[in-house]
Amino acid sequence: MFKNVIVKTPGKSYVNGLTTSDLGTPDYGKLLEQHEAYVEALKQCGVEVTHLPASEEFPDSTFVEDTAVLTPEFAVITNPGADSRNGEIKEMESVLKNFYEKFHYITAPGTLDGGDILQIEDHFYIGISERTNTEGARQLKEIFESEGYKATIIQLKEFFHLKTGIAYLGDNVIVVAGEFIDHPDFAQYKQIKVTVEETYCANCIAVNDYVIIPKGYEDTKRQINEAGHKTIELDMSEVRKQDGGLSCLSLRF
Ligand code: CIR
Repeated sequence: MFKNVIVKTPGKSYVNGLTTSDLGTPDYGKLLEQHEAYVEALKQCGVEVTHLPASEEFPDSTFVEDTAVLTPEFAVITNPGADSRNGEIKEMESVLKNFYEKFHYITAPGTLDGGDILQIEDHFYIGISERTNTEGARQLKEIFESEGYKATIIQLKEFFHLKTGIAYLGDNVIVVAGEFIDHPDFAQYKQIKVTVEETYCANCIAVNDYVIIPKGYEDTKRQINEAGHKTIELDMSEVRKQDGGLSCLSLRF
């Protein structure tokens, strides 16, 4: 069960943030509405929300997931791979001091974004991506193993972050898209396979009794419902324009 989440209001500078998409400039007003709906959905899942104010100096800082990796016992402060985002970890570390006593750190030359980390029970999967390098992944694997967790490093081929294409719903069930479908490292789990057209829906989040999914992906929604999960659907259009998804907008612990 998750008890807490941390979210951060997007600033007006969000529209100037990093993106590889060609979906156009985000509408800031609409984005704020979508972010509020996201926070309301999390509250519906029964978690306590720590809501941080916007930071105009960091356009991508609403994507808090990239700044830390959290377990029940300790927090890992990452070393985000994009220069413009690296300073975001300062605020997050001080906020996490309200919740954690034990900290680990990813340090240069290692880089790592939280979006590249997926926890499945006591096993962490660490993606090597454009943002997480081999050294960052190695450092995190060593941290997890020293703390008694299992860790596997996965080299990404196409996805932006590991969790762009995979989510864990509990009870051994994963949602997978693209390069993770039938991937040997995930063969031990039951798979909900996302069609090419619905790839964006692979970035969904299981929060206590609900799975929060992006709106408009009927086939994946049906499969998740048939697997016995209640869903909450959210319009993510303005988040997607900056390469973001549901997992990126919160730290859940
Ligand atoms: C970035 O490029 O860093 C942001 N525009 C999007 C980050 C998305 N984060 C995530 O998938 N964890």
